[in-house]
Amino acid sequence: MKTSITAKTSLNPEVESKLNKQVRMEGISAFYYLSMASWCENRGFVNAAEFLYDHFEEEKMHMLKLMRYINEAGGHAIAPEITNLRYEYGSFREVFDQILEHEIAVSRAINNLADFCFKEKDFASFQFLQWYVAEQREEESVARRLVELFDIIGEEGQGIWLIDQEIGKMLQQIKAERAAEGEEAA
Ligand code: OFO
Repeated sequence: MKTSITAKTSLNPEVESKLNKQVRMEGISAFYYLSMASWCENRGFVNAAEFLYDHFEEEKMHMLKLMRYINEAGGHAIAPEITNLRYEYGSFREVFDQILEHEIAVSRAINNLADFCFKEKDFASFQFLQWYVAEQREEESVARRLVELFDIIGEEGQGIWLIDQEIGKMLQQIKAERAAEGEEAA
């Protein structure tokens, strides 16, 4: 329960509102990936579907991490409304072109948010956001590698099947890295 004392917070309302905008962006990211996963599964791209379902969980975690931070800082995290999702894609490649574009937009949003927090002297939020800065660097690089698969392998003949296989390998590698990081942290 919030009392008049616990309701007091140093969290600047503008920072809180911008953090909530980022909560929404992470929620949108999660459902973009979910919608893409379903499209891929429906078309028989089973490894890509697994990759994207896995990423849906990652983005959900990013959203939750932000929500918990806002509430712990004394603000009010707002569960986002997700509307206007896209359900159809023109091609397998288009899914991954969209992902790269989206991740670049998320990186810019995170950088602007971190910049705003710094200028507002909200160093706690600035520091908290460094995790997202590093995460976006990684996600953008994975998204670029995915698009490169289409350029390198090509979509002719068995190309699409091979690309799907490579995406499966990338997912295994990501999971192994995550497990190793978990072991280091333990
Ligand atoms: Fe939330 O990491 Fe990408 O979008």
